[in-house]
Amino acid sequence: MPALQLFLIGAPRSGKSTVFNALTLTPEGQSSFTKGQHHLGTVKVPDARLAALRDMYKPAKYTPAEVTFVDVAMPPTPDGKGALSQLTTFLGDADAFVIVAQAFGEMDYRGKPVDPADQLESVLLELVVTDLERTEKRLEKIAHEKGRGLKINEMEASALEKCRAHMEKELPLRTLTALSPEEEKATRSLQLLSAKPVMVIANVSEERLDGKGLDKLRAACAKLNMEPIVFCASLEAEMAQLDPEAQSEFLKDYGLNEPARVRFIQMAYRLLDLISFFTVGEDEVRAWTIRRGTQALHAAGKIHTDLERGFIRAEVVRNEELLKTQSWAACQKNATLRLEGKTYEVQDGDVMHIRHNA
Ligand SMILES: Nc1nc2c(ncn2[C@@H]2O[C@H](COP(=O)(O)OP(=O)(O)OP(=O)(O)O)[C@@H](O)[C@H]2O)c(=O)[nH]1
Ligand SMILES: [Mg+2]
Repeated sequence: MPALQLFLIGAPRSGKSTVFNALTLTPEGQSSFTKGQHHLGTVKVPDARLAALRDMYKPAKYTPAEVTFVDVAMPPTPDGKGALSQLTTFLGDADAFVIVAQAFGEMDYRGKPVDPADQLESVLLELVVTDLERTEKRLEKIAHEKGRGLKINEMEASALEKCRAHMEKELPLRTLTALSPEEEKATRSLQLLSAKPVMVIANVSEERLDGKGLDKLRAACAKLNMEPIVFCASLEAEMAQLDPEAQSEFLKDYGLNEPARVRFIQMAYRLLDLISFFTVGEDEVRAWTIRRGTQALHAAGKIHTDLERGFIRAEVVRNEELLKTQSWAACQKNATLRLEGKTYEVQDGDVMHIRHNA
């Protein structure tokens, strides 16, 4: 899997670029590049377990998992609406959307009183409206083809009908449960946006780090079964550039436990149901990101397709056990190292070695 891609979207001037900086700046700078008008930045996923394994093996190469954040350049529109519909191809690559809602200051970009819940609702609705328009167009095309006697994909047509009916109620495809896996697959080529998971950032001012006064936004998020992540992007962007010592001083001063980046990535993993397993050795210590529930055979395929093809068994040990004994051989001896077959469900924090036919 290429790095997890999280796309930042939201109202004009809500602080998307500042949030992007807060999430991607490091004391060493920023590893970022542009794609058209858009800004992309990749960060390493902080993981204390992996760092401890690195300290144990002192490998030649150390490879944490990565997340790519995308600061989406929203095309200017007269009323701030309709920007997303101009970007559907680009946005189709997102694994999830991060909606930035302005909760700092008094006025929004229109000179109206700041209302993060309203900003959130309008982005959510825009995702649905954009999908609905594209679904209708696609259905028209299918009907046209059918009218001319051409063979059509019935599965796609019936799936899109269901999508349309759902979205006409202003509901996102995320909440449509009536599609069979085959129907879901048939809609995939349209890369519909409202099917993707969303996260919400409340970008508050320094004075409102306690998150008070966000009741309406919290209620809007509760409808999505989630909570907003509350932080002050400008403060976090400043802090992200400090060396670790100065950073922890800074955190303490503001009564914060962890930088926003750490909190944010943990939440993204939870939301997307992702876990990590590790491979270790003198050559490389590495984290691999997989969906919860992935079986050993497919996890092996992440590492290399040869490992999936020639899979014999997985040697599996909990990172805690390995770190306790500081020795693979000792884990073999004390039987905390297990041999698992193809269908073993890999657990978060497993350390694996795949036995295979070369
Ligand atoms: N006080 C305060 N100001 C902020 C914060 N985040 C952003 N701003 C300010 O709000 C303005 C807009 O921030 P940007 O990060 O450029 O917002 P954006 O969403 O990228 O804006 P566009 O790309 O133009 O739509 C800038 O002047 C920022 O300095 C914050 O957390 N606190
Ligand atoms: Mg911007």
